[in-house]
Amino acid sequence: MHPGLDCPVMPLPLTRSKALLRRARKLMPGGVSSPVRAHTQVAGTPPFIVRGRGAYLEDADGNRYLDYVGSWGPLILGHAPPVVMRALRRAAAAGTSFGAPTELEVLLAAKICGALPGIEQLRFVCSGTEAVMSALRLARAATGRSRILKFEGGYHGHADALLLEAGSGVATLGIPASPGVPEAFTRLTVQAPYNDLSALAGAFKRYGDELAAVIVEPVAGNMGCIPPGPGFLEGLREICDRHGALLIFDEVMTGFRVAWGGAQRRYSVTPDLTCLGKIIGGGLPAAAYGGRRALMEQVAPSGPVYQAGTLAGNPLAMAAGLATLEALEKPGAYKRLERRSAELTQGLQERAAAAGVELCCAAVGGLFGFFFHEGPVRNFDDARRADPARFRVFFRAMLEQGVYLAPSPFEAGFVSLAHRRSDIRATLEKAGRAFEKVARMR
Ligand code: HOZ
Repeated sequence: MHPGLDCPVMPLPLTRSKALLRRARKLMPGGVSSPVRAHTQVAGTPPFIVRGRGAYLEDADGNRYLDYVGSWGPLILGHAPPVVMRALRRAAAAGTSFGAPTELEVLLAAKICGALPGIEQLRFVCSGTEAVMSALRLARAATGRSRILKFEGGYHGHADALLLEAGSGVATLGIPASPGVPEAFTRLTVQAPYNDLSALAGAFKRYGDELAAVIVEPVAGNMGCIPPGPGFLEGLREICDRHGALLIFDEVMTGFRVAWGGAQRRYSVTPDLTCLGKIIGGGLPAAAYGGRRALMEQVAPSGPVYQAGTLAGNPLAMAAGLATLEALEKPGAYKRLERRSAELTQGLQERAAAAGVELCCAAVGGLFGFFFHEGPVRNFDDARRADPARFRVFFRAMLEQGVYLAPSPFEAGFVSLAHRRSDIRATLEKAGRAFEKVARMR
C-alpha cells in the first residue's frame, strides 16, 4: 500500500489498459515512450488512450475522461479540432515529407515572427529539447562564453547539461542528476532558485563574465505552475544586459498558451532567444528557436553554427501548427481561455477551503497548477514541500470520476478552448468530493 492510498477508491475498469501495460513493459522501459506517462508517482495504471474529441479522451476500456493534460500542452484547441484535421488531410494528400523547403514553413514562420517580439528569424526543429540544445549552442557561439545558468526546478528537455535539479519527470521520479551525464558536461551549468533576484545577483557576481546565457521558463510549468514574481523577468533582463549574457526564454510551454505572443508579450520582457514547441506544431512534432536576425544569421548555412534535421519543418506539422495559430488569432480566444482557467483555479481553491484542505493555486492564460501547500509557492523548494500523499489521493479520486490530470505534482495543467463552462463546473463538483477524501486522510 502506498502512503496516502489507504482510503477506499472505486477501482476504474482498466482491464485492457492493464493488459496492454503488462505487454508494453516487456517491450519498452516502463511500458511508455516518455517517463511522465507512467503514473509512477500516483502508483496507478496509465489508461491507454484510443481517441480524443474536444476536451475528452477515451481509453481502451471505454472510460471517458475530461482532459486537463492536452498531450502536455499542444492541444490548446482540444482533441481533433476540425480546422486542424482539415489542414492535415490537405497536407497529407500532397505528401508527408520532402526534406526540402515548403510554403507552409514560410507561412508558419511569418505567423510566429509577427506574434513574438523577440523573434525576427527562426529555425524549425522537431522537439523542445532540440530547440533548447540549439539555442544554447548559438548563445555560446555568439558570446564566446561557456557557462549557462538555469533555475532549480526548471525543465528544458533532456539535454545533458540541463538535467540538473530539473523539474517534470526528473522531479517526479526524484532523480537529482541523471546517470550517463558526465560531470564534465554539467560543470558549466550554474543554478539559482527561481524568483530570487538576489541569489541570481550572487551567481552573476561569481560567474558573470563566463555566462553565455540564462535560460528560464518565464512562467515555470515543470515544478507545477509558478508565475514569475513582480519584477523577476525584468530583473533577469537587466542583469543579463549588464553582464553581456543572453537571455533565453524557454517558451515551449508558455508560447501561445499564456497569451498570443507568449510570456514575452504578456510580461513585456523581450529575450534574446526564444524556444518554442508544443502549440506551434498543433499536436504534431514541431518546435523552433529564434531571435534577433543578427543572432540567427550565425546559424548554418547563413553562419557557422551547425544545426540540422531530416524532418524539421515537416509539412504535416507545419499545417497543423498554422491551422492552430489561425484559430488562436481570432478575437476573444485568450480571454475565454483565461476566464476558464481562472474559474477552475478559483473554484478549486474554494472547494479545498470548504473541505478544510490547504491548497495553493495559480493560473496564467491556459496554464494552471495547484499545490497541497498553504502557499505561497515561489520556487522549487516551496514546490517540494507540497504534500505528495495528498496529491496522490486527489489525483486518483479525480481519475476515478473521469477527470484526467497530469499524474505528478511537478507538472502543470492545461485548459483548452474546447473546455466549456459546464465542464469546469462538473470538474469542481468532482474536486469537492476528492478534497473530502483528502481531508479524511490521517
Ligand atoms: N514537457 C512536458 C511537460 N513537463 C513533458 C513531456 C514529456 O516529458 O513527455
